[in-house]
Amino acid sequence: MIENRDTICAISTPVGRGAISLIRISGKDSVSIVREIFTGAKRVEEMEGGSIVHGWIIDPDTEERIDEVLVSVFREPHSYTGEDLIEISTHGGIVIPREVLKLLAKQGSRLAFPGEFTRRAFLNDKMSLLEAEALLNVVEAKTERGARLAEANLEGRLRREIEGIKDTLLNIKTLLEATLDFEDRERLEIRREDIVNEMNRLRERLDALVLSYKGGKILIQGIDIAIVGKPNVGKSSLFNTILKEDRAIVTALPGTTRDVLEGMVDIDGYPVRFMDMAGIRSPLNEPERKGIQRARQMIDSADGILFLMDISEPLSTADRKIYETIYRKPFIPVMNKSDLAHKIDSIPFPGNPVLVSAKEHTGINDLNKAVKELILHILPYDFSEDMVCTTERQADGIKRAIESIDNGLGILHNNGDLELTAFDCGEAIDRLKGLTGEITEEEVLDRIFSKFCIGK
Ligand SMILES: Nc1nc2c(ncn2[C@@H]2O[C@H](COP(=O)(O)OP(=O)(O)OP(=O)(O)O)[C@@H](O)[C@H]2O)c(=O)[nH]1
Ligand SMILES: [Mg+2]
Repeated sequence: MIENRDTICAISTPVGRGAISLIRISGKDSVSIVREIFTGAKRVEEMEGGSIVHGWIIDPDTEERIDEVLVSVFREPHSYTGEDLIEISTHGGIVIPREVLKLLAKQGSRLAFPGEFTRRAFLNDKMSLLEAEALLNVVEAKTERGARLAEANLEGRLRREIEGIKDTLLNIKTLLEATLDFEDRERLEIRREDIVNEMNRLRERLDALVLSYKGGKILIQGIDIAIVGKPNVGKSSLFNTILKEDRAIVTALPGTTRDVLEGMVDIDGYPVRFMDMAGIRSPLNEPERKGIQRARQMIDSADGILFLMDISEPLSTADRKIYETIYRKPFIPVMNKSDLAHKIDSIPFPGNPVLVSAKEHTGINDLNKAVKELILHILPYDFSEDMVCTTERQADGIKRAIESIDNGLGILHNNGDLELTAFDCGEAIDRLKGLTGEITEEEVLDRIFSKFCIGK
C-alpha cells in the first residue's frame, strides 16, 4: 500500500446496537472537512487541541440536522495518529453513523483501511511495531491475565528489552571495530573472551524470549483442549456443563455430535477453548464419517486432550484404541457418569483419572484443577509473565537475530576474523530493528495492520 497522507475516516465503535458511536477522522484536512458539516457552540477550526464541543452534524446541501453530537479535536502531533484528528460521538445504531460517514466522504475524506489509524501512529513514531501488536493483543485478550500481559507490552516492556539488547550489540560491534585497529595482541585476546561472554548473555536473554512465546500464545489466544472419547460417553454433556450453557445437542443415541463445537472458559486467568466433537468409532454413515474425520483433525491440532470414558460401562477395546491416538498429547483421563454404579476401578493408562458427572455437575472443580496443571505442564519450564513475546512474528524475528549472534560466536570460537563477527552483530541489530519497526518492509506492515479492525 502506498503511504499517502490523505484524510481518512471510519466508525471506530462496533456498528449496531449501542448508545454511542464514535467516528474518527485523521489527516491534514480533518478540520476543514468537519467544519463543513458541523455547527456548534464553537467552530472546529477555533478549537484548541484536546477540547470538546457540543453541536449538530448538518448536511450542507439540504441544511438538514442529521444528529446531535460531541466533537473532540486533537492537533498534530498530539493525537493518536500524530496528525490532526477529530472524533465525533454520534448516537448509536446503524443509520446515523453511516449517514455522517457519507457526509465526510462527500467532503473529501476517504474510508480508512483496517488498522490504518494505528499504521499512521506507527509511521509518525507514536509507537513501535511491538506496541502496535500489543494493542491488537489487548483487543484479542480473553482473560485478565492475557490483558495484563498485553498492557505491559503496550506500555513498552518488550520494546525496552529488545532495545537494551540492541544497544549492547551495538557496543560490542563498536568494540570489535575498534579492536581491528589494535596492535597489542594480548589485550585483544582478553577482549575476545569478554565479548564471547557478553554475546552469550545476550543470546540467553533472546532465547528466553523465544521460549516465552509458547506462554504468550496461550495467554493471548488461548489453549485448545479437545474432549475425546467413544460415542455416548457424555462429551457433549460435559462440554455443556463446563460452559454452563446448553450449547451442544445431547441424546441417548450414540453418534449424536458431528460438527466440532467450541467454547471458551477462563480457568484461573488462562483462556481455555474446549472442543466437543464426534465420538470416535467405525462410522455408520457418511455424515458420521465426516464428523469423525474432523474430530481427528482437532485431536492433531489441540494442545491438550480430555480423554473421556464412561465409568458405568466396562472399559472396551474402543477406549483402548482411542488411547492409542491421543497418548502423545498431554491428556487427562476423565471418568464420566460417576453418578451411576462404577464398572471400572482402574485404567491401564497413565495419569490420575478425574471422576465427574456431567449430569449431576460434580467433579468439575477437580477437572478445572487438572486442566490448570495440564496448562502449567504445557507452558515452558520456568515461564514467568515478566517478559513475554506474544506473536509469531516476534518469535521468528528473535530467532533470526540469534542466528546472526551464533554465526558471530562461531567465528570468535574459531579465532576467525573479528571483522566478520562485527558484521554478524550488525546483522543481528538490523534483525532486531525489523522487530521494532525501525527497519520496515511494506509487506510486514500490511500483514500486521490488516489484522486490526476498521477504525482502529
Ligand atoms: N447418568 C448419567 N448420564 C449421562 C452423564 N453424562 C451424559 N449422560 C447421558 O449419556 C447420553 C449421551 O450423552 P452425550 O453428552 O450426548 O454423549 P456424547 O459423548 O456427546 O455422544 P456422541 O455425541 O454421540 O458421541 C445422554 O443420554 C446423556 O444424558 C452423566 O454424567 N451421568
Ligand atoms: Mg456429543
